[in-house]
Amino acid sequence: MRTFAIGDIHGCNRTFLALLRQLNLQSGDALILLGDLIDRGPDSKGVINTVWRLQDAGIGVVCLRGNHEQMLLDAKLNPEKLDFWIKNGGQQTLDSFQVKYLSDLPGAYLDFFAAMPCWHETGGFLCVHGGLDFSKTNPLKHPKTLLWMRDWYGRINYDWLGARTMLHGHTPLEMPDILLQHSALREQRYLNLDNGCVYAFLRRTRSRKLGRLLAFSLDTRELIGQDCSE
Ligand SMILES: [Mn+2]
Repeated sequence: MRTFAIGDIHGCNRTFLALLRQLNLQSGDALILLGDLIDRGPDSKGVINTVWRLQDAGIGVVCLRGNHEQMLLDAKLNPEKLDFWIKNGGQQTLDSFQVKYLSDLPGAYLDFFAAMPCWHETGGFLCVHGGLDFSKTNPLKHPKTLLWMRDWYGRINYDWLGARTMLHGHTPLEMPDILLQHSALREQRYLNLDNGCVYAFLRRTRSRKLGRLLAFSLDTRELIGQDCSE
């Protein structure tokens, strides 16, 4: 049994499928998706359908809540927040469902978003979408910061963290910087797996530093990259 974590997919389902082909998962393997499965990219609906197909095939998939899933849920509850979500890539999510209104999204998908946890811990790895606010006694009790926080490496409380290593996404980071984090992982114990895959699609440019979807093996600690193919 193998476990992989994957960074922000943002509706890039073709790239997600291509990365999954590289991983060649078998029944009993596990995936942790680090949030922001939806918005901005072309096929958010397809990403969720892919998750359901993996689960049907016996693969354990944990989908963490990202700030984009939270924006959708907030907009569903409060129409005043709809515009904020729509402008932050929510329109592309509605388009992928071929609906005009959030209220037309099938209930199974809304239930799926509402059930997403804000953090996950397994095998010595602590996974969140955004970051951990170490000014709090227990950073895991502050969902808003788990989903939204950036620039938090300077305050890590290694006493609280213990032997754990933190995996996260949310803030697109260029590949040379991700590789630096990866090579210092034993000492620093944080790794950002968001290489801004969707920006290769949005900007229609191919930068060598951004634009990959990344997987990280929790077993071998190997990084696997897939160029955006949207
Ligand atoms: Mn995010």
